[in-house]
Amino acid sequence: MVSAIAVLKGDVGVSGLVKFEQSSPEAPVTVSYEVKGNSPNGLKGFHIHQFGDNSNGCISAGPHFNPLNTTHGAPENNENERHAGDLGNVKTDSDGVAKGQLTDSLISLFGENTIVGRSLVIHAGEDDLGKGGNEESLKTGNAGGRSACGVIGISA
Ligand SMILES: [Cu+2]
Ligand SMILES: [Zn+2]
Repeated sequence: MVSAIAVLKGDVGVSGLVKFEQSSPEAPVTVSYEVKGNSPNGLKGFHIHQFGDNSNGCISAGPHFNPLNTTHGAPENNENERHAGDLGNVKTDSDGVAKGQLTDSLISLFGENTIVGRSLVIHAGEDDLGKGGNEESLKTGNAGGRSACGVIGISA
C-alpha cells in the first residue's frame, strides 16, 4: 500500500485535505477528500495539475497533468480522451463542504507517471468535462479560478 496526501490551501478561504491510497501499481487509486470554504451546492473542478509548485499561488501548479498529451475530458473517458489529472467535479453541500471518496484507474502513485510531487487543485467553478463546445473546454473544462491547491506527498 502506498499512501499520499495533499494539504489544500488557497487565498480565498478554501482549505482541505485530500488522501490517496493505492495497494499496487495495477490497482485503482482511492481518493478521499474533505474541502471546506467553497460556495455551497455546486460542482467544483477537481484535478491533478502538472507541477508540485505553489510558490506563486495555485497558478504555479501549471496545466492539468497530461503525460499522454491528450485533450481534457471526463474521468470516465478512456485514457485517450482525458488528461490523467482529470478527476471531474466534487460537489459542495449547503455549508460549502465537499466531502467524499472516488476511485480512478488512470492516476498512479507508482512509476514514471506518478502523481506524487504534483499538485491537487480544486476550482471555483464546474468542470464542463470537455463538452463545453469551445477550445478552452478541451484544455481546462472552463472550471474557473483555482480556489485551493496542495502538493501531493507520500504519507504514512
Ligand atoms: Cu484544475
Ligand atoms: Zn484536464
